[in-house]
Amino acid sequence: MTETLESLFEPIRARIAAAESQESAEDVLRQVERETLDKGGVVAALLAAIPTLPGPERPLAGKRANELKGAITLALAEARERLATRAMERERAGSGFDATLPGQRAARGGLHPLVAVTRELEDLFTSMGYVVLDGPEIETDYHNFEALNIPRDHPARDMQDTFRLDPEGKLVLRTHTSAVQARGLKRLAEEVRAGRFAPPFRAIVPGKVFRQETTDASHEHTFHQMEGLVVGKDISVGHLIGAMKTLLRGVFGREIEIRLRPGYFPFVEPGFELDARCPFCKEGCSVCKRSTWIELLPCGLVHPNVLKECGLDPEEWSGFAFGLGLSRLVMLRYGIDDVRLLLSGDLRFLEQF
Ligand code: FA5
Repeated sequence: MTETLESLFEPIRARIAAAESQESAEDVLRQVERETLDKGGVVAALLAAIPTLPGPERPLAGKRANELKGAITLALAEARERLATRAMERERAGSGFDATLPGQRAARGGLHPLVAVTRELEDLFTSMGYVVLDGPEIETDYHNFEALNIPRDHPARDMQDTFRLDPEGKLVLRTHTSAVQARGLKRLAEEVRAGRFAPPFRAIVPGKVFRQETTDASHEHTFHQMEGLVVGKDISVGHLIGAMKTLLRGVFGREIEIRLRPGYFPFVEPGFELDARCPFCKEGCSVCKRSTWIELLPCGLVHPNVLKECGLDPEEWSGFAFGLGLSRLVMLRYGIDDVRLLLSGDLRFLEQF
């Protein structure tokens, strides 16, 4: 170990300097790095040899190995920086780069139409005293079906073809936001028992739901709904109609005529399908399929069995619920003719909003 730092470093420095003028400069520098700094390289060999030296020589040999490592690291970094600067200068000279030109503005994104309408509805409903609830997208069969008066093997299960997540069928991707009704009602029952509940309870639940659907222009396997739930004393169909009229006034900015038809859902009694007078025509158009009515949302009064299952006495409490097809409302609002566009991630579609 008699070499000086200079004699060890000089040949390496010369290779680094030579590399800079070569076409494949970075490859050569990487090769030098491998042979000197990496495992099995010169520096590692010097360090490994230290224990074989006589005792008094060891500190100096260690110091020299570390100095060499530092010198090589620095020389490589400086060479790479010079290469980068030269590459940038070449680029500027070649492309007519003009540092005085204004920069490019970053493109600004916008709100997805589903998010925009959800926020609008949240504002509308919270202004009427509703709270916004959330629930899990992976749901138990119990909350999605059983607590809502749809026991196993009930024919109503066929209305919503379900993605099941385990062989026993205990977990599902929720098929509707009504699953959060059961969760909300159970919390409410706790509040009632604790004497903290001041009726009415008003909540909306916007969210994503999933069904095993054959997709077409009006059916997606993943779509959005917004549940509404109001529970209090003596809640009637009149309250439901009032809330729905306010909803439509908020969405379309004017009074919209509605009608209720009987509809069957095991968790409401009576149950309805609510139609709205087509906001786009008077005589019939492609949106309302020439009928002048648009099927907008199912709704009804919360079934006594659901209240009971969730711990609320149906003799004392009553409520209404509705399940707005948010995706379809967004389509109506913006004149979108295919629900599959909404979650397609296609920027050509999204940039129009
Ligand atoms: C339900 O999901 C009930 N949970 C609604 C409900 C809530 C009834 C509270 C009573 C009380 P339905 O399966 O009809 O109901 O779906 C509700 C709305 O979701 C439909 O009116 C429709 O607008 C929308 N919808 C249903 N399936 C699809 C689909 N595949 N793609 C897009 N939207 C859909």
